[in-house]
Amino acid sequence: MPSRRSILLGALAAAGSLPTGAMAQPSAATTVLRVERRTIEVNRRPAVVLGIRQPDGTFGLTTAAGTSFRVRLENHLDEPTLIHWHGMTPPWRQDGVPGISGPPIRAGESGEFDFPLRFGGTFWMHSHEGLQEQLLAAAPLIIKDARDQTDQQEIVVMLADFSFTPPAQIFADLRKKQGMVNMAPATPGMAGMDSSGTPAANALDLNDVKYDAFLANDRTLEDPEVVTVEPGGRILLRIINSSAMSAYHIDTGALVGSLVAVDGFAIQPVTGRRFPIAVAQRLDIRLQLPKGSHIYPLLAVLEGDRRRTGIVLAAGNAAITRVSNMASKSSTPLNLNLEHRLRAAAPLSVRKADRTHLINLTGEMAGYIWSINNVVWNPRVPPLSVVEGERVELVLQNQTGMSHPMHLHGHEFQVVEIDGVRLSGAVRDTVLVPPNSRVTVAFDANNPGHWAFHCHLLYHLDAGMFITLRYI
Ligand SMILES: [Cu+2]
Repeated sequence: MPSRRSILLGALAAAGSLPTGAMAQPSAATTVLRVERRTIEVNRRPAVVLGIRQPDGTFGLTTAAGTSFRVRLENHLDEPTLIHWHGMTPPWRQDGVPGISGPPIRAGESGEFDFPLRFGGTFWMHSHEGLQEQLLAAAPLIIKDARDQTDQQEIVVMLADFSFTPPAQIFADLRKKQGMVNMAPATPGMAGMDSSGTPAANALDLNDVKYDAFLANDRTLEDPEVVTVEPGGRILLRIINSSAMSAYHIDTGALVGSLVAVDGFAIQPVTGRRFPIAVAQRLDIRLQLPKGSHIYPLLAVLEGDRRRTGIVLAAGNAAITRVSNMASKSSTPLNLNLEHRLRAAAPLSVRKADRTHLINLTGEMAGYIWSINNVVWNPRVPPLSVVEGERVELVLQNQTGMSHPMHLHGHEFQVVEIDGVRLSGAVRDTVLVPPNSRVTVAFDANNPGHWAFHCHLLYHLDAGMFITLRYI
């Protein structure tokens, strides 16, 4: 049996993060996060899921911009895991992507993370190992900054899609269901360069996984979280879509919301009552409550569907009433109408691109094959070339019939063009590219390393809609 210390040092070497001296004497400010199994109740049945919690039970982490992200990640599972700090810009070895940033943390071991937090906002953390994210291996990562006002009540809402079917079975079913003419090998890594098929346009529908429930902070509307709020008070909603596959329309009901940030980054505020949120995205929405006792359901309606989840704000002594988990009518599929209107509060400097990569989002429903530039990810796929200091633009052209929320690791990007229209759009880390759309994002190559760029739909990612960029 290796000693605790040797385990930690072993994991440290694996994570490639800290010098051993720092490891042997962890600062008092180190936060322990445990990836562990837990049981929740869904549809009145017990469900064994995963979670990322501190020893005192706190989900995830709330910290402050300008400090260090100093975490010991402990793997309490009986299988490997690795957590990605979604939206952060750490040194690449601490990015938490198995096989790219380093190896996963083995069962019973731990890894150390320590990097500066450049900016604040609403972020999250999730497993990037296998299909663990579908089992709710995700948690909030809230970084306070000068935007956070003391006169507002902050409420974090984590959205998730839940199934009693094991994720590996969900994935196998997707491949079988779509695989009537399936000639794809069983492992994505071997599917290689097969680009002979036709684009999947018209072959797809929304929501191709049939979930058993949609959760807001682990609960359904049958037994929702009820948050006590002050009549006349101000609220900051931090909404995180940690779903594996599901996008929603946030419905603030009677309250007019002011969207002030997307993916943690400030925008020029946009008011409304409906805000789309794709997988992995975050929305910061300010609400001003009227005076008087009242109940305010805050809902997330599945795109193209009636099903919904949410929480309930209870102001004063209003009686709690049941909110149906079905909207009266189906919502629409997500589109880019809101994205078109978003303007970054702090855009990237105006600069011509030094380098542009065309990224075709490609796939075939037959065999559930998803790819980039018709190449299914495998470790032999050459990284996109980038040179440190360059302004890089990625032109994302969706050639499939399904929307893809595309996420770049280690950098924030700005949306600079949508379907041929140039704009100073939102700075963010995940952008939705609907079918037949073209979205261009720009970023500054200021964080050398080997970085993932991928679709954040879990089964698209696992099927191979993934590529890397590398400059070291
Ligand atoms: Cu996708």
